[in-house]
Amino acid sequence: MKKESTIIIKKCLGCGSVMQNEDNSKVGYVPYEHIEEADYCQRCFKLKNYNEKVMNEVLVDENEVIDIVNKSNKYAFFLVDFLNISNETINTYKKISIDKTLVISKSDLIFRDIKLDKVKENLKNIYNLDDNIIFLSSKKNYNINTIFAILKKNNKKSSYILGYTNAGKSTLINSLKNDNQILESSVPNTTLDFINIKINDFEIIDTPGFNLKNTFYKDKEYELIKKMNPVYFVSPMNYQVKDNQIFLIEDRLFLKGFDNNNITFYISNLIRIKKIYKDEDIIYKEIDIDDNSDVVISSLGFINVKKKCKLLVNEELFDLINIRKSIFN
Ligand SMILES: Nc1nc2c(ncn2[C@@H]2O[C@H](COP(=O)(O)OP(=O)(O)OP(=O)(O)O)[C@@H](O)[C@H]2O)c(=O)[nH]1
Ligand SMILES: [Mg+2]
Repeated sequence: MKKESTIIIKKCLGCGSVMQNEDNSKVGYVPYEHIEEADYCQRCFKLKNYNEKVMNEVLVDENEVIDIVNKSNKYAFFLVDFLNISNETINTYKKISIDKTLVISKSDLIFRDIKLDKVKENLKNIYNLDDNIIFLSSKKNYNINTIFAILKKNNKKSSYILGYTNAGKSTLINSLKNDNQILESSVPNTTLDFINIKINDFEIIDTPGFNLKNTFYKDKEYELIKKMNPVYFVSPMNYQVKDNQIFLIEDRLFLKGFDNNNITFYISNLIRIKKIYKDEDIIYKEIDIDDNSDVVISSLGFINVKKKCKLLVNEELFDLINIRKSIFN
């Protein structure tokens, strides 16, 4: 009798892509001689063991992810790290139509004396949110088991972990499972496809991160991206600004027009902020700032500005900026 042939589809444990041995320029590639025993594709193996940054071609696009999630009857946790709360990230969160919780991840980065309940209240008002919001830190194991508590309360066994790239989705799942199977890294788009993980009675599904339309970093600026992703607690940097002071961030973002003001940067402490007095040839665009507002810089963080002013931002990076009421007020 003829034996039926079976094709075994094997997925990389690190990024979720289907392994293949045909094209080493495509995701999931494993050399032929290793394909049987390999748990990780070549790209993940290199990233995990040699920190070598290679190929991050997401396999499912943003709309597909949202579509799959919205057609399911699972639960959704949407992670946004504290420095990345913006109109864009929250608008994507709002596109999720199944039961969900907004998770402010990496709360170990948040200064110790902050009143989380107050911030939660402010976030609800500013972004017009009425769902549950929680804070957690996978690095410090703070509040992570709330994930299971919420699933139990909602009678759900299965949940997607969603969010923009680098929000900490894979790190959270590894912490919940107490291992490090899924690849975590500050390289954008580490996770390339859905990865289903069983933890006790639950199924937790990692997903490829969404990508911001505009970022402070350019493609492949891995060193800068690493600096932008704080590992430890972010110490707020406060400045008493005098008239014509110009702030230059990492030699690319020019900000001026604060007048006499009190401003505080909430960005990674590894990012260079210079005060300069000359800015010849820079073309600016203007934006109105109200008393006690946050100037949100997409992908980088935000600046709290105490007094009303007309802020000038160099034209090339103007699209990174949006303004909101202070989340601390
Ligand atoms: N300080 C701090 N850093 C964290 C935490 N969780 C994750 N990170 C860091 O954030 C970076 C991104 O983490 P990942 O878990 O790979 O993020 P992701 O959301 O899975 O990213 P993609 O797979 O690219 O969508 C890594 O450098 C992590 O070490 C946390 O709780 N605190
Ligand atoms: Mg990931």
